Amino acid sequence: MKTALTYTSEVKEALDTGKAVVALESTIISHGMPYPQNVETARELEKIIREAGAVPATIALMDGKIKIGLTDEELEMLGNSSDAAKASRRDIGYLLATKQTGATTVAATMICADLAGIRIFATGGIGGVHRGAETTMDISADLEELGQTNVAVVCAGAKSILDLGLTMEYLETKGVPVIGYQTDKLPAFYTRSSEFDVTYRSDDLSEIASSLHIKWSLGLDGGAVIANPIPEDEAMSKSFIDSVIAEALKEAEKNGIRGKDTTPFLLGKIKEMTEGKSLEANIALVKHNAAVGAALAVRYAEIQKNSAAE
Ligand code: PSU
Ligand code: MN
Repeated sequence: MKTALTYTSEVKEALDTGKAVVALESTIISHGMPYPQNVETARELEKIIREAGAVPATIALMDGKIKIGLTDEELEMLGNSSDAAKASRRDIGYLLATKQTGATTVAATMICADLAGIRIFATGGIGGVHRGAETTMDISADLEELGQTNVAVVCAGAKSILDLGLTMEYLETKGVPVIGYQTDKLPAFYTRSSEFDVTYRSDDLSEIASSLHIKWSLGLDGGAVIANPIPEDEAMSKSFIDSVIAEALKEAEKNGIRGKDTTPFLLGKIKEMTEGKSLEANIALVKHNAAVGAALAVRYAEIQKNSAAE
């Protein structure tokens, strides 16, 4: 076992016995949602995953360690602190060496989950190719990670703060399947669909688990996006959210927001401009992803057990 990693006893036991485990990221807690809804949501996600028969592993960097699973106090600390760094691939070594608190993005959570042997990860949305990336080169490290690290990310697609078409092209180039769970179209986070087709649609989590097992047993390294649309009654109106996003993008441009600050800035603006409605939608879709992620992890663990017995 790698010495930089520490596990809660619940997660350790689950990993040792081949039980289903679902990784959860922490940037969504520290930078994606305000306190106290962030901590409440983080706790509810863990509960949803346990109720579905899997074990949650919320991941963060603390005290020079990669924490695989957080205690309740650690969750509270992370959600209530204003100085947790947003930690992506490039940040992990430095933040561990300097013992800073790092809230892991999708990319960093994938890396840590992979180190711990966790293959299924549930979150809200992935980063992607930003609009205007042809000049800014702002492309999330999440995409690069999906191209190389063996973790499946259950999410509600990506927000249309991004260029969803270019994001799909990038994922295609990197060999990342985007599997629509009960959908033919890439979900756009707040809305159930976009104009872009997913790579495959599957309505069957056992089939998805099997596709992951086969991909990785063939040595085809890299992740997968399992795109799960926001529940119908929680989805927002497309015209409304589109106009809000357009406004938020203008604000970001006006304020000269760049680099890792762009996504949190846009999320905050959207929440402000929708008077909290976007936050409600965000919470609803993450919970849904946690439930689907747990069910997928249970199927995946069954396949692992059966193939080890063969
Ligand atoms: N999208 C969301 N909510 C989030 C994020 C993205 O709807 O909280 C976070 C995730 O942690 C994701 C990160 O990995 O932002 C991407 O940031 P960037 O675009 O800087 O790579
Ligand atoms: Mn970026």
